[in-house]
Amino acid sequence: DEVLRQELGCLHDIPLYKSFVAGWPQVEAFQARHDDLLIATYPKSGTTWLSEILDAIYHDGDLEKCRRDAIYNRVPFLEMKAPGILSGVEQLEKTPSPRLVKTHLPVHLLPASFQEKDCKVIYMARNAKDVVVSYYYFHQMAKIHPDPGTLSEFLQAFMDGKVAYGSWYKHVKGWWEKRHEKRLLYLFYEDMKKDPWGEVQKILQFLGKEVAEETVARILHHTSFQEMKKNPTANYETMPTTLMDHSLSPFMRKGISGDWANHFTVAQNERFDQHYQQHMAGSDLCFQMEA
Ligand code: PPS
Repeated sequence: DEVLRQELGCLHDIPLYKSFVAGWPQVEAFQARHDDLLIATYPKSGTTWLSEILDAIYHDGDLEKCRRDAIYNRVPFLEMKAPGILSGVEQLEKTPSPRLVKTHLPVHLLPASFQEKDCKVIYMARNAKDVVVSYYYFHQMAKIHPDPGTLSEFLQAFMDGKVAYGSWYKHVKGWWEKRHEKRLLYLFYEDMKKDPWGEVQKILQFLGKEVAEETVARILHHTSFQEMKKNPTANYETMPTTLMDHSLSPFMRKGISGDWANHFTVAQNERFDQHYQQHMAGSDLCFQMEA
């Protein structure tokens, strides 16, 4: 229980964290199906973007079908549990196959049935500096999180792994190390920004799907940051304002690589780099940090 509290960030006295932990037995017992596709990420790493791309691929680029419901209902969030609404697990039980499943869980906490059923997984990682900036703004707008304080304070909490889902370093490395043991495609947000066409081809190959070029072009247009930002079924604006207040910071905030450079001071950057090098030493996992 202590591990779970730490990993899920149950360090704060926030009801939703408690509720996530209370829902843990249901998550652990989750029955995956062989044709489930798991979308796994550390928070703020491109989950919603990848989810929208996959839903569009699953519907052969039929954008009307993609607009059938909000992204958080089309791709249920496995470990989500909040009072008064269906939990992620309950939502998934009602979802017909083939299901897309969202999780932020670190690999060692993944329910066993994903492995037993040999489910495919697509993991998307984003560089730590952009994640921390995005997470900082998200803490301001998403009311399930504690007040992040100053950016300096939040940087420290992030480096210490004292945020929801714990250490970014452990998360990205944990999934990276497991990539040969699972049917896992490991993608990077930065690559998706630079060459979305190429990355979608990798996804299609991984899924064993063939999609016409014009369909890929339509999917890429539909999932561009500008389109998703104005799409109410993708931009989270349908969430009650008691949960997310987009006037404080929109969910679809900037959608770029390298925004950290607009936020970090020189001293913060040096400190972060030093900590980063210590924690990534010995790993062959590399990130592009620049815009
Ligand atoms: S969550 O809450 O963890 O599920 O958030 P997640 O979806 O992983 O990450 C949100 C960040 O992804 C950006 N985003 C995009 N970037 C580029 N293109 C598209 N289409 C796109 N959609 C979402 C979103 O703006 C958040 O990043 P920041 O840096 O805050 O803008």
